Amino acid sequence: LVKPFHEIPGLWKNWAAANLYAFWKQDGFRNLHHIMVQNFNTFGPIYREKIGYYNSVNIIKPEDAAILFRAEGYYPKRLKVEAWTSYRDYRNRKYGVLLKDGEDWRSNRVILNKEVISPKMLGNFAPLLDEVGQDFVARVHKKIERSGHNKWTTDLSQELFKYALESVGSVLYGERLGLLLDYIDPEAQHFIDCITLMFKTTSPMLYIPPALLRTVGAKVWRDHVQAWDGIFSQADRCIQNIYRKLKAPDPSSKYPGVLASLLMLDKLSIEDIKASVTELMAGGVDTTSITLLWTLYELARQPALQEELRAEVAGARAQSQGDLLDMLRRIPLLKGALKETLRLHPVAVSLQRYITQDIAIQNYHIPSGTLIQLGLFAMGRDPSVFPQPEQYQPSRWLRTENNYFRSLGFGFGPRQCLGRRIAETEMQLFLIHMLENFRVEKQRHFEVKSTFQLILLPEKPILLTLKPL
Ligand code: HEM
Ligand code: 2DC
Repeated sequence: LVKPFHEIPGLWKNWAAANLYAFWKQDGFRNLHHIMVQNFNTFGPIYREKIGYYNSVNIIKPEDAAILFRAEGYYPKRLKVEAWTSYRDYRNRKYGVLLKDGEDWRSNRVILNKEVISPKMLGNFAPLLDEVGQDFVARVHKKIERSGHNKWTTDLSQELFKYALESVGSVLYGERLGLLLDYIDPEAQHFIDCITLMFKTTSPMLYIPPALLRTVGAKVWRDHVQAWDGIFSQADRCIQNIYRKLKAPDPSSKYPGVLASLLMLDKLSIEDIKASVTELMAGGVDTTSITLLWTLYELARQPALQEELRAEVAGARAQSQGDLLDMLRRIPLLKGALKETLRLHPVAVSLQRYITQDIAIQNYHIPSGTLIQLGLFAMGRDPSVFPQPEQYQPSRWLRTENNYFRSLGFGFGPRQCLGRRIAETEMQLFLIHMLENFRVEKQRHFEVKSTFQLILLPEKPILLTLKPL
């Protein structure tokens, strides 16, 4: 017998503001992921909550995720990040595919899919991303040489932000931004800083309405506006530059990049194209760079695993005889490593959907229209889902029997991450080049936890040492 909705455990019966206060006292703004783990430990695999202005049902099991995504409907909808829509409303800018909903989302997404996430595009993207990977490695060699110690110990995050922006930029604009050179454009550096600030200022506004913060002139809202202004003005500069060049078309048949392809295709309005290209550029920096940093950290902790991956890469390189796409098909363990990184260190603490039909989960009735969150961070560390969850074990992904609804780092279905193919290819090529050139080591034993700043980030700098092979 299915139990009614109001019997789902949790603290949702309290006054939302009281929960918000308790949340704040637990430093919840930075600990959302740990609080979710705690709640699953207290209440079991399903609980309801009400914090600030939103209400949700939280789940953790892969089987329940499958039920959730079957009920997402034709226009899947995530939790609305009001800070992001408020900024666009305030500045009169269009929403891109990240923030659109309904038919407007669907029609834009279908066209973008063909240019951004279709496997056919890999042939265009991979050579561009490979070149960026080679340049990154050359830059590290130079840093090592300059150090005079035949090694380089550093917090790589700034370098990785530049690598990620250079990568996504080369795919979007079909040309290099030049971020891996000795001199970097201060505007590009400013763009990178604005993205970090934008994420950081978003998280408190998940619980306190931005409209309220705006009326009281709160600093967090002002910083948020400044951050998006910086992001949009830099993206506008890049877009204008390509737009101007399009008037004198390039006679060579080389791939012109996502933006030029969309403009020539002429199926989306220029304003829609600008909005989504800006989102792609902003979404493509902190996500992949942090995932790569976590991967290097895990490989530094396991030298034997690092050698195993190096051997796989050497084999793939030799067997593919210069065919880049073929090489990318011969690195299952490396792909497992990236899945393993996203299991332990997901970018998104949860996936969310408003369901469009009534369903039953864990034997509770849940009505259509409810916001359901899958606790991705909590699921990745649940020992009943992943045996010995604390161990970083890329080979667990090679056994295909039991991966049902377990690899969800990029989300699921038609609303999944639009940048997924770019991100995956960019990260695979980065690791291939790094493994072919350097050994990664770390300071003795140190554990690094995550902190929530809308996306999950390392709570402290990760110092790594790179040595030429
Ligand atoms: C959406 C993760 C990199 C652009 C998402 C979602 C997740 C995610 C979990 C929500 C999916 C859902 O609700 O089912 C990641 C991870 C990345 C990454 C883990 C890298 C490790 C990127 C990159 C770009 C990007 C490189 C841009 C090139 C987007 C966009 C959306 C999105 C535009 C919204 C799609 C829509 O609403 O239709 N991402 N992402 N992401 N991501 Fe990513
Ligand atoms: C944050 O409770 C926690 O990919 C909230 O590239 C629920 C929530 C809603 C939407 C999620 C967000 C969380 C984390 C960051 C995500 C975002 C959707 C897209 C975004 C997962 C889980 C991200 C990082 C995009 C960002 C692109 C943007 C900056 C232009």
